[in-house]
Parts: sequence; structure tokens; C-alpha cells
Amino acid sequence: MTTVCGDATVIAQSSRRSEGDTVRTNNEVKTGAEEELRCETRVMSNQTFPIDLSALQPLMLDPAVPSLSGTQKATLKHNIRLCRDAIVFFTALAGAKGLSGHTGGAYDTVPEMMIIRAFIAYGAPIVPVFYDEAGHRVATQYLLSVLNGAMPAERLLHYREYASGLPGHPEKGLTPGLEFSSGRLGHLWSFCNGVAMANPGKAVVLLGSDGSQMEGDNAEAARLAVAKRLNIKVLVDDNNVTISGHPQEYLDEYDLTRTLAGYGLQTATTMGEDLDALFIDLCRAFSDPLPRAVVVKRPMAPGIEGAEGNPKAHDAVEAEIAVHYLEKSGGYDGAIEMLKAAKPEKSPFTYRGSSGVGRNRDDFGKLINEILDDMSEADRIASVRVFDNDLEGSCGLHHIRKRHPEVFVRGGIMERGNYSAAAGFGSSKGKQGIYATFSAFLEMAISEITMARLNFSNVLAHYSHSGVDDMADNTSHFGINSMYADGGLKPGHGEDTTRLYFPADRHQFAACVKRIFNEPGLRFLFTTRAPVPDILGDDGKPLYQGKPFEPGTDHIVREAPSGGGYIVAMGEMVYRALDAVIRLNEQGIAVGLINKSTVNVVDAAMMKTLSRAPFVLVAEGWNVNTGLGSRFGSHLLKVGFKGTYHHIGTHLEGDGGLWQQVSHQGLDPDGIMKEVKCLAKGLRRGD
Ligand SMILES: Cc1ncc(C[n+]2csc(CCOP(=O)(O)OP(=O)(O)O)c2C)c(N)n1
Repeated sequence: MTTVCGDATVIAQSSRRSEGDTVRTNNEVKTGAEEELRCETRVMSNQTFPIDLSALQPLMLDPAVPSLSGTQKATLKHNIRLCRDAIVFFTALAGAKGLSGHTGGAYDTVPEMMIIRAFIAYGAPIVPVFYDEAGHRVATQYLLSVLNGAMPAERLLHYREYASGLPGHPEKGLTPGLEFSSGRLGHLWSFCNGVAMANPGKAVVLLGSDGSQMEGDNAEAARLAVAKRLNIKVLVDDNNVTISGHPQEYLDEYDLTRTLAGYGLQTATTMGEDLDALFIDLCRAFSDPLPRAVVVKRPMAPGIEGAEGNPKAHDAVEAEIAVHYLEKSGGYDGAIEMLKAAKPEKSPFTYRGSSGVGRNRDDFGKLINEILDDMSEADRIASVRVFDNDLEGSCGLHHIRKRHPEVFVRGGIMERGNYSAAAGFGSSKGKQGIYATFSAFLEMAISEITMARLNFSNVLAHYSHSGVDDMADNTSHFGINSMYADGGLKPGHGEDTTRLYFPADRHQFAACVKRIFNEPGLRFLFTTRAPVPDILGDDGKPLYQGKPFEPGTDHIVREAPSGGGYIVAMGEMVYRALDAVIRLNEQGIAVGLINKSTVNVVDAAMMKTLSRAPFVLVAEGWNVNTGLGSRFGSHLLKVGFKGTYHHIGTHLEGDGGLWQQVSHQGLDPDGIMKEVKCLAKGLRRGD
């Protein structure tokens, strides 16, 4: 299938590795079959998986017999050790390659997974899927795919790599043998309730976590499971670790046994590293068709020296720790060698028109601190509350916790409730709630946002990890539906003050934070996971350094040569579009660039300029179906625009990797140039 101007979006949307479909990779267009071959070749060309997983021993266990014989226990122990060693190895390998990943949680749940696998092998009526509400523990799923013969072990060497089919969270249809998608915490218990209804006579397994269980949906799911007597077994890894610390320290009185029992759920509490105790409790849970919970207590990553009990073990353990662990286990020279040789792969791209590095998501906390520093402590306490959702280090909030703990709320993993709490605090004049999480989870709180707006609340919400840039975490973590936040109406008195801001570099970001801090209403501020360089003017100097930020005003980064068209971009797309503009102009294609950092407000003066342009291209990291481009064409029509229009944005599900995600969407400078060339020829979508 050939790709023509603008049509790639539609063609590629249905491409999940089926022959003949078209996907884009690193500025190329490849057919699905070619792509498949590329992945396979890459796997084949690498060394073999250095841990012999065929050493796993067959094991069948009857849940009606709640004690382990000596041989059964020895086999179980052997299998658990083997799987844990493999998980430590390949997650640490991804970490060493700069791809991040998660070791501890997946490592933790191996004992219960191995016992239930043996129940299934025995023939116990259990749906043979290990649904996991904490999708970051996906290493378990990939390992299971290998153990079940669905894919070769060698593929594990490519965990989280681009186009490996093994992204950071499970995605159904992408990985052989994988039966469900997960990744947003707290979304799977309700789903599993439905699976239980669809599979009468069989138990459904849900691997739970103390982090996931904080999410409000789980309370609803528990009530339904109990009321309808669903055959669901919820096994919670209660390791007292989430990303930002220990829940039992930062959420006073958080107690899963009491919580789950409070819903009327039969709940056992057991010590996860005591195999006999764990086995008895799992036998009990699987011996009747009622809903059951088992709260499995253990320290995070038990037995991994340097990681046990440490929140750092939530992520991929460092290569050094993994090497030490494997050395102690013995017999893993090949794996150790690979870990020692692994190096991060760097993006090969360079961009013209920009330089330097801005880490806006981290700067957020530092900038807020500067504002808070200028207030008296009494004023701060009276007027500001900062709500974290267990992602403080990712969103820059840790700076505020350290400097101004008096206004900091460690809110746990409760994005909806914490947004409302921020809105409640900021519901009277002169007070405001500050809030931060990943952009993907903005989708969760749309209703809370609407109610906050109807209460005229003041909330400054920082949503990091916008778009797809550097997102090996993949599709469940794409922050692309952010325009959903702009769902307000004109109030009976006054104006809708909702504003979405996506500054292009650190200078514009700093000016923006300071300018909007005291603005009323709901303000949404976006940053990316990846850093952004400074946008340079024609004189080679940072364009936004020392410039004030004016909300609602678009800014011309490069004026189009006479008779030229325009690219409209925001956030991380501005420097990419600038590179494209510089190169296009050199090639004789007249085009300029507009930075639309207030995304949801129409700048009438700029629309006048655009109305006369022969073409306009919106380039964004957000969803083509819901983003800026999906409405910008209407704004253009209203001002009498007669040119050609197209918009490009995220339109494909992801496939792992870091910087490759942007190219995968056709949003790198080459992708932008290609679209501009089509528009400059007068072609547009459908031509
Ligand atoms: C809805 C949602 N909010 C936040 C996150 C980001 N996040 C990923 S893992 C994690 C902490 C999870 O803790 P837990 O589930 O206990 O896993 P463990 O640390 O034991 O691996 C957070 C906050 C997410 N994936 N989904």
C-alpha cells in the first residue's frame, strides 16, 4: 500500500503487524511484514538468552490439598528462583540500556504466580491468565509468554526496545501470548469482575498491589465482586513500596486487610516469603467459588541485596545490583557479561534552530518554590496546598516537599480524589490547589475537572509526560487526550477561565509559571518526559530568554517568507517544526512557524495572519482525533481561510522505545517536512 499526503494516518491506524499494512519507523514507511521481519532479524542476530529457562520443572498442585511435600516444595523453590533470576536479569538489562523498566514488583509476585500456575497445570478451574492491575510488572507477563512457548526467550533481551513488541506495559495484540492490556493502576479489578461473569465455573486471578489498591475504582470493584459473589481471587503484593516511598508512612492508617474486609470480602493476610503459609492461603482462596482476597506481605524485592525494601527497586534495579545478585546465585556468567557490556543508546537526531537542554517537568517545582519563598509561612499555609499523586520526582514536586513541607500533601495514587481535594482547597478567592501527575491520567479526572470548574475553583495542575516523546511505557501512558480538559461553557456571569498551556522551552516555561500562578480558575500546564532545547531566534540567541509570557497570545517563531504557509506547533513539537522550517526554506519552500503555547484560546490577531496563508499545518504530539488540530481547521474557516489545511499528531498505538516514538508517529522533522511539501503543492488530505 502506498502512502500519499495525509493518508498515512488512516492507513497506519489499523496496523498491528498484519501483512500489507503500512507503518512508519524512523522516517521510513515499511509494510507490516517488513517490520515483522526486521524485529525477528534483530532478535535472531543477538546472542541467546543466557539463562536456561528450560530448566523450569513441571509442577502440578491440587488446591484441595493444602500442604506441600518435600519434593513439591523443592521444585517450587527451584522454579521461583529461576524466574526471579531471569526477571532481575532482563529488567536490569533494559535499565542499563537506558530504557528504564521495573524489577521489584514483578520479582515479588513470582511465588503466587508459580503456585497458581501449578494449580492450573493440575486442572483446577481457573481462567489461565494472570491479570495484573499493576501493569508495570509486565516482566512477569513476558516471562510467562516464554514459559508457555508463545515466544522465544531471546525476545526478552529486547524488553522495552522500540519495535520489539515488548513495551513497558502489557498491550493485548502486541506480544505473543499476552491476553490483556494494563498500565493505568486500579483499572483492572472492575474489568476482571466482568471476566468472572463471562467465565462461570472458573476462578479469575487478579494480581494486585498496594499502590493500585489506592485507586477509587477498586472500591467499586470490591463492592460488586462481593455483592454478586464473583469467583475472583485478588492477590495483593503488599510490599509497602510505591514510587515515592512507603505507603504505610505517607498514608496514615492505610491497611489493606481492614479495607478489603470492610467491603465484606473474605480476606486472608499472609507472609509471602513463607512458602508453606502462602500455599495454605492460596489453597483456601481457590477452594471455593467465592470472591477472596489474599494480602501478601513481603518487603519489596526480598533477597536482592541493595534493593530489598527500597522504593528504588520499583524501577529497574541498577546493573551493579543485578550483577551482584546473579553472582551470588551462581552460574550466570553469560548474563553478567551482557549486563556489564550494556550501554544506553542515544538518539541520533540533532535539530537546527535550537540548543541547550531544558527539563521543564523538573523545573516546575523549583519555580513554584521561588514563588512560595516570597510569601510568609502563614500566607503559604493559608493559601496554597500542593497535591502529589506518587509521582513527585517525575513532576518536580519533590523540590516543594523538601523546601515547603508545610503546604505539601503526599496524596497517594488517587488522581481523581486528589484533583477534587485541590479544587476544594482552591474553591475560594485567594486560595489555590497545586497538583501534578502524568498527562495520561488527566483522562481519569475529566469529571472532577468539570465539577471543579462549576465550583469556580483555582487549580494549577502540572501534567508531565505529555505526548509520546521518550515513552517506552507506551500507549497506556501516552498523554494525548489533554484537550478533554477544555470542556467548559461560558458561565452565567463572567468567562470560562480554563487555560491549557504548553510552553516550548525552559525560558518560556519559567515565564509562564510565574505569570499564571495568580490567575484564577483551572490552569493546565504541560511538559514532556524528554527535555526540550531552547528555541533560538534568527540571531542564534534564545528567543524566549527574558521575554514575558502573555497568556492567550500566539507567537511567531519564524515569519513565513512572502506568500508562504505556516506550521502551528506547541510544546515539544516547536523545536522539531523549527528544524523542518529552516530546512524547507533552504529548499525554497516558503513556510513560517507559530508557537501556540496557550493551546485552547483563539488568538484573533494571529488568526488574521493565518487566514491569508496558502496553507496551514498543525503539528502536535496530542491525539489527531482530539487534539488542537482537530479543531484548528474550524477556527481557520471562521476567519475566511481559503488555503489547504492538514494536521498531524499521535495516531498510532506505540511500540516501545524512547525517541523513536515520535518518528513512529511521523512527527519528527522529516515527517513534518513531508506534510508541508504536500500542502505546499496544494495537496491535502483525501487528494
Ligand atoms: C493511574 C496511574 N497512576 C499513576 C501511575 C504511575 N505509577 C506507576 S507504578 C506506580 C506505583 C505503584 O506502586 P505498586 O502498585 O505498589 O507497585 P510496586 O511499587 O510494588 O511495583 C505509580 C504511581 C500509573 N501507572 N497509573
